[in-house]
Amino acid sequence: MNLDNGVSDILLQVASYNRQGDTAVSQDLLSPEPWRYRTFGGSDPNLTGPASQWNNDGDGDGVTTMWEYAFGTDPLSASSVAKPAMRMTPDTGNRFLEYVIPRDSRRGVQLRGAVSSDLTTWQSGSPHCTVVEEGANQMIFRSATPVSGNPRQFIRAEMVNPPGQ
Ligand SMILES: [Ca+2]
Repeated sequence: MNLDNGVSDILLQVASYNRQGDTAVSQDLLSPEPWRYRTFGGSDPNLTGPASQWNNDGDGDGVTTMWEYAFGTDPLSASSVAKPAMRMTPDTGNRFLEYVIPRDSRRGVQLRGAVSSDLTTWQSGSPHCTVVEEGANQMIFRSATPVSGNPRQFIRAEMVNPPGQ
């Protein structure tokens, strides 16, 4: 079966039948490996070349294929970009560091926030870093430590279940 290049999201429902009866199989083409095959399989059908690997940055835009998959961008186009953003949000008389990260919730990646005061030790997830918003196109993480009174802190997003590992 050939899929149109313009199709970005599709779920195939395949049913088969034999002497034992019916079997329904669903293949989500946006799950990591089918997506990787659809993206790179044309030039590398076995997905063994360096350009097809999750840690590669084929379009040289500074974002690896793994993160382009999570963001929902095209790993073969340097002009297809989605950038995380940091911001301060006032709440209950304090200000909190937040990280807004683009993502496509249909894709097989889980993200969590992490905070650090020295870039060496990171504390991941709740209660240090909580999820403020979990939308179809973005997630927002917030440090639980107010900015006031704390000289500096850092925030980042981590992939809980990186594809291919
Ligand atoms: Ca890239």
